[in-house]
Amino acid sequence: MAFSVVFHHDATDPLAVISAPPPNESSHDRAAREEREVEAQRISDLIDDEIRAERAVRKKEEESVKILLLGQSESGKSTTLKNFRMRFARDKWIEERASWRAVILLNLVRSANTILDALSQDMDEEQDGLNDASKFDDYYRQYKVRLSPLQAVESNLKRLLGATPEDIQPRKQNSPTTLSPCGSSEFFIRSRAWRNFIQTTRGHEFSKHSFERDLPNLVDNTEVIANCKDDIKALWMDGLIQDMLWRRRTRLEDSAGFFLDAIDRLSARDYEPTDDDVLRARLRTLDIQEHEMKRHEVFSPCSLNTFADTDAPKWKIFDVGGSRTQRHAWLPYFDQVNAVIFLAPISCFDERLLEDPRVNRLEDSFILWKAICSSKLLSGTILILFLNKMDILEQKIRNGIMVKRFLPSYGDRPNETNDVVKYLRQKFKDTVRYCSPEPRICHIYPTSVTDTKAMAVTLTSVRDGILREYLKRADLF
Ligand SMILES: Nc1nc2c(ncn2[C@@H]2O[C@H](COP(=O)(O)OP(=O)(O)OP(=O)(O)O)[C@@H](O)[C@H]2O)c(=O)[nH]1
Ligand SMILES: [Mg+2]
Repeated sequence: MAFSVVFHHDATDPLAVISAPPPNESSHDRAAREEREVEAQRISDLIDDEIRAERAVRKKEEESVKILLLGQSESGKSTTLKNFRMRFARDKWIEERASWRAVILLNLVRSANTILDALSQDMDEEQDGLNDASKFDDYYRQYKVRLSPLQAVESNLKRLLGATPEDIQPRKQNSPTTLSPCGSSEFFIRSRAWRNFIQTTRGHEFSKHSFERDLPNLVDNTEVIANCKDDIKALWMDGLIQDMLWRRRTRLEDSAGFFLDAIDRLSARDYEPTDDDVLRARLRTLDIQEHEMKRHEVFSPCSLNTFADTDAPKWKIFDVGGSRTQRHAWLPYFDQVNAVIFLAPISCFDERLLEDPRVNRLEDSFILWKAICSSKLLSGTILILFLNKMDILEQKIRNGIMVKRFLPSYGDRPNETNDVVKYLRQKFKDTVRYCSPEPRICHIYPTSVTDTKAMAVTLTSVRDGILREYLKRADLF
């Protein structure tokens, strides 16, 4: 018997003494004691099992698929995150939609003010020609007076959104692309201010009454925009001005046309932002923003039948600022994430970086992609590449812009969207192949992340792909 072995083995062992049977134990008492001990062990095992199961559930709950969105500034990272939230965290998305009204109006007003700034630039050494130059002078004088209230509206909306006085850069006449200390003239608000703004305005019921009560400033500014809307429309639709913007390569935001075309709707007192409006609204990311999506949000409905909803991990998506001055902040996230979605805006072959106008934007994307592929920290990370802004690429090709003028290696291939995409796709693919520390698969999707319908299909495929890979790796390690 085990106890007698222990007992006789080492009587000085305190444990052996404690667990030793009483002296002169009868065989009947011993049987009863052994039964009690077996029962005690059974209960102890049950408790252990329960603790283990509880721990496993907790671990599963803490477990999350972590995705990092990377790419240069204005590549479409935040727009991709919005797509994820719109599709997989619909309730919160709807709750926050009204809060974007101020950002959308700010986008609209900024575009109008940028056109006015471009008109006010010195005519002397411009290529506009003398006749046009004097005409622009006239235009500018008219519009400058009538649209002068928009300067104040721009500052008011920025303040309303929580920008500090230092964050509000006064517009500099004659230099619409002057760089701020953060590397761009673009407006930004810090994520804490934005969170506060969302907190106070979320769930707004869009009623004219509640906006007038809670955000009188927003309503007043909407009124000013409504009073200026005919002049803004005339300014935007004037063929001569469009030509001038094109010749001077005035830099308007990608969504400028979308919002200027919709000015009647946007300047209504009871305007409600739509999904598309929110998706197009540009708000530059300054700090790293983390968004969590619960498993039931991401996996309902789930196309992966092998995966019960309750077992699925939750998802965390990190959105970063993409300008050169902000890229140092990406590094600490490299060894924590399961997947990287890299956005390369391939329509930018003829554009330069705002923060460093010597650098072509497509070239910058290639340099970044090469660094991501070569990174040892990311060698085990799932890589997904979005060749983004397909719609703008198509538009540029339709307008006759020759790719080989900006990308001499493109040579005499046809100046057609499909050929350009095929060529660039291969270049990005080659980088994965030659620069990755270990062989890996990279999923490449041509995208227009502002196209919500197409993105719904892409995101489902991305989700399932990431999950499949995540599970495969979880089994291995
Ligand atoms: N037409 C079009 N516009 C796009 C597309 N992707 C993004 N945009 C627009 O481009 C602008 C920049 O997009 P963001 O998602 O804010 O870019 P980002 O990568 O987050 O930029 P940072 O925050 O500065 O790093 C926004 O106005 C978007 O609406 C696209 O595929 N097509
Ligand atoms: Mg962003």
